[in-house]
Amino acid sequence: MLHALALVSAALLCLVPWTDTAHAHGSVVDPASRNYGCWQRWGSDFQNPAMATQDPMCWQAWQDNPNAMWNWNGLYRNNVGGNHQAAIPNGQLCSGGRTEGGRYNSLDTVGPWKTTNVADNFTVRLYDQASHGADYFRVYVTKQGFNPATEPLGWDDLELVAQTGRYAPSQNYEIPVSTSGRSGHHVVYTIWQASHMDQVYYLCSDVNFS
Ligand SMILES: [Cu+2]
Repeated sequence: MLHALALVSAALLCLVPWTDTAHAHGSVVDPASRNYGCWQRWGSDFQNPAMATQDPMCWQAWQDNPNAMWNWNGLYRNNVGGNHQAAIPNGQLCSGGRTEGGRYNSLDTVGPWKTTNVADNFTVRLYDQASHGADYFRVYVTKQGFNPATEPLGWDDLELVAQTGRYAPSQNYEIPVSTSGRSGHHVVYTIWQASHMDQVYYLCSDVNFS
């Protein structure tokens, strides 16, 4: 009985619309998702006007809504039923289809997002503070020729490069990814289907194949 109650309260915690960072979900931390990267680089200095020229995509994100960074772990949709492409229109992939009342809309902005250098084979690392587990992860990378700095991201710009099975609840997951034939700025798009309920995270990470 106690165990059942604990499960119920754990499920309820994820339904409450928390506005602070106390509630734990997760994100891709390496290569850093757009808002996780902006939180890492500027969270302790987010009013510094130098950001406008040094990191303009983070600047516009902080100007649009600082909660996109404070809640770097909350970019998810509930009850998608596996129909990711139906839930998320082209041009809205990085905001999870403008989820959470538009909190993350700035992450769809087209432009020169800061990148993490990667090789053809790299590892996506996801931090799951609440140990939700995963039914699966899907990792896509943009096709060679697509330019994230000038074009809005759509489903047909992506190529599936990894599809996993279940991951037992833990705080850190690693997804090995193999690609070939890419250079320059690309977007890594990670779908995390959590296991505690039908809760799906949609995470854009900017990378530079070097
Ligand atoms: Cu959660």
